[in-house]
Amino acid sequence: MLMENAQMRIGIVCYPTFGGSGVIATELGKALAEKGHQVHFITYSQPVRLEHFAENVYFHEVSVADYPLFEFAPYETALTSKLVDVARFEKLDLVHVHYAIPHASVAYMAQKIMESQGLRLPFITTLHGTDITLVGKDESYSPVVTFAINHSNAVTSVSKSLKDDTYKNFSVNKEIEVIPNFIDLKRFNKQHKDHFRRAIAPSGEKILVHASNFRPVKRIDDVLDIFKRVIRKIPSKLLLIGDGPERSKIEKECRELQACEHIRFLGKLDAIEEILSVCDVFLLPSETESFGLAALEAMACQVPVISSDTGGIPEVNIHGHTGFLSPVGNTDKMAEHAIHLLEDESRLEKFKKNAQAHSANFDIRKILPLYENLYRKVINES
Ligand code: GMT
Repeated sequence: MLMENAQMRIGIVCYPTFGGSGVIATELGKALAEKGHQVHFITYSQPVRLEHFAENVYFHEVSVADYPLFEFAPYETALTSKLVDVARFEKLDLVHVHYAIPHASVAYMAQKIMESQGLRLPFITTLHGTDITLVGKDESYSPVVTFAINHSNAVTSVSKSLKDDTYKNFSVNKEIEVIPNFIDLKRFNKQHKDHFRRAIAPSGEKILVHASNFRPVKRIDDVLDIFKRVIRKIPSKLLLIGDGPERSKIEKECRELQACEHIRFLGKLDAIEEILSVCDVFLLPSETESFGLAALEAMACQVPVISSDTGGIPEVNIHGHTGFLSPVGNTDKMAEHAIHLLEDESRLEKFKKNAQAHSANFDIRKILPLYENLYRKVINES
C-alpha cells in the first residue's frame, strides 16, 4: 500500500516534438519531479521542453536498430524493450503514456513481459485528441487502440468532449477520467514587452496571432481569411508561430494576397509567452481540437480567443466572456467577432482580463494532484 505522501517512480512515454501532447507530458513530468517524484522519460529524442537539468528527471533514449530487411523500422518493438529495461532497472511504480498510438499498446506489451517475469507494471493512458478523433479511428489502427484503451489500468482524457468522442468512436468499456490540460502560470502571464510591440506594430496596429504545428486540421487558410477581413476595417498585423506541413502553402498565399508586410512567420519560438504578451487576439479556427492548449497559453497572457466551436474548445474559450466561438469554417463570423473586440478598447481590455482569469482554472497546481491521486490509486489497485 502506497502512503499518501510517498514518492513514486514514474515512467513517461510521449512524443518528444513540438505538439500539445508532448508539451503536457513533459511539463507534467517536470512538475512531478519538483514535488520529489522520480520521473523517467522514455522516448526517441529529448523532449523539447526538457531543456534544463532537473533533479529527479531522467531521460532514456530509444534507438531503433536498422536492418536492410526493414522497410519500416520497428519503433514500437524498440520502445517496448526500452520500457521493460527501464522499468526493471529503475523499479518503476507505473508508466504514464501520452497519446494512444502506439504508446498504449506498447505499454500493454511491456506489462505482459514484466508479468511473465513476476513483476508488476501498471500503466495509465492519456488520450490527447487526434489519437481518437482523426488517426485512431481509422480502421488501420482502431482495433489495437480499442484493445489498448480497454486494457489500460486507467484512462484519462484532456476534455469532456474527447471522452464523449472516445465512447462514440470506439467500443470502449473502460471508465475515462477527465483531467484537463494545465498551464504553468509562473511562465505564462502578461509580460511587459512593449519594445516587441513597437517593433511588430510600429504605427499602433492591433496584433492577431496564431500558433500551431501547421497541420491541415488547424485550417490556417481560415486564419488568413479572417485576417484579410479584419485588416479592411482595423489596421493590424498577423503573427504566425510554429511550423509544419502547411507552412509553405500559406506563405505562398500571403504573397499572393500581397500582405507580406503585415504577416510575419516567427517559426518555432521557445519563449512564446513573450510574444503572446503583446498580442490582442488569438485565432484558432481548427477543424477539430480536443482541448486547444495553444489557446489556453494565449489566454494566460491576456489574449482573448476567436475560435471554432469544435471539440473541447468551448471548455476552454467561453463564448462572450474570454472570446468568441463560431461554427468551423465560418470565417465571416470569426472576423466579425475579432473586429467587435478590436474596435472597442474597453471591451478588448475586459476580455483580456476575463481570459487571464479563466486560465487560472487550469493552473498546474490544481491539476497535478489529480494525476498524483490517480497514480496512487492505480498502484494500490494493481
Ligand atoms: O494539435 C495537434 O496536432 C497536436 C496534438 C498532440 O497530440 O500533440 O494536440 C492534441 O493534444 C493537445 C494536448 O492535449 C490538445 O491541446 C490539442 O487540442 C490536440 N489537438 C487536436 O485535437 C487536433
